[in-house]
Amino acid sequence: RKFKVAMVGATGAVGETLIGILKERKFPISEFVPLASERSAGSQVDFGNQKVTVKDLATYDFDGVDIAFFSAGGSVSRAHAARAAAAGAVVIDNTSEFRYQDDIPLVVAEVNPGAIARYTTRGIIANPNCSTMQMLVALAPIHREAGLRRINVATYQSVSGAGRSGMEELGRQTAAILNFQDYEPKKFTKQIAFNVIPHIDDFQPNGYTKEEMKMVWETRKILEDETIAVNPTAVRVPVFFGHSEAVHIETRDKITAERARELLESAPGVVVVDERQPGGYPTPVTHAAGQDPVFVGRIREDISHPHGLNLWIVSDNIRKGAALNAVQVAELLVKSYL
Ligand code: A2P
Ligand code: 11C
Repeated sequence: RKFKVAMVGATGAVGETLIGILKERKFPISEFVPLASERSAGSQVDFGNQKVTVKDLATYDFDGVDIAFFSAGGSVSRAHAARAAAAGAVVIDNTSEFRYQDDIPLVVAEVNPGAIARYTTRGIIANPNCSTMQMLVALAPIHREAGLRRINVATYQSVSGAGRSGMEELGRQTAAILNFQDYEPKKFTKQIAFNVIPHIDDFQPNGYTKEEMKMVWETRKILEDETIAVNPTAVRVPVFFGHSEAVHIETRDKITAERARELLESAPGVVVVDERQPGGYPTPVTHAAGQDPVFVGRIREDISHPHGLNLWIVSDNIRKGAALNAVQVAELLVKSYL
């Protein structure tokens, strides 16, 4: 069977990659409907070697659509996802709009695929935030064996997480500065070229940012364990594609670096790059950008804690962090449920 697929945000950074991955993985599509705001309605997107005309989401009727991907921001999902689901589409939502609602499954394909079964209540499946996604692909096998107690994490997040306008700002600002010109920050709060910014998404009353709290809430929901303590600092860095994370965990049972490496080497979606010599670790540019796996290196026991382990986790935030996981969820959905 083939499926009618709609894509809200088809002209955006995640949308473009979603189209590429659906094609690459030969997702069985009978009809493809790209949707965006009225700004882009009437323009065309490439769908393999076809050109398909973008429609205006505001006036689009989802009747007959089997699967609708949403990647146009939380407010767009808030306004339109429920009507897509009511029309019979299964919504796979890339925003934070529904992630924390109890009756909406939040799914990492390699970690908790079984949660998809709960999509029937609301007709919506939520895709986790990129920072949580790559961290849990790597930590889930360790959690199953040794029990995660606490996660301390500092992120190094690329500008593509902020969409096309984020990438444009880094590119133009870098060029301007190299030409001794000023380029005022617009998308980011401070200069991002040649700088790092310890702030992603809105500040919360507890002093953490929403990006940081997403890692707390989502980790507990996906691993179904409210006792896991998560302490994140989320930082934007001048990298185009690929988020990196310095992750420091404490486990219930002691796990050696050797055993963790063994577990990760056979974990789905993970590639270990850990040679303990110059260059023997993953970086966003040399490993992750444009690739599917979550790369893990710098695996070592924490000399400051008897049950501590350190890892360096790098992945393409637009692929595994968003578009790829959404397509993997769609594949699981059509295989077992539709
Ligand atoms: P548009 O091209 O019409 O602006 P990015 O994350 O790269 O910034 O992309 C955001 C995506 O979300 C784009 O495809 C954009 O479409 C879409 N989008 C933004 N606002 C709306 C809206 N109000 N209705 C539908 N799509 C929207
Ligand atoms: C970033 N993680 O890197 C964000 C982008 O909750 O889906 C994705 C926001 C989300 O800026």
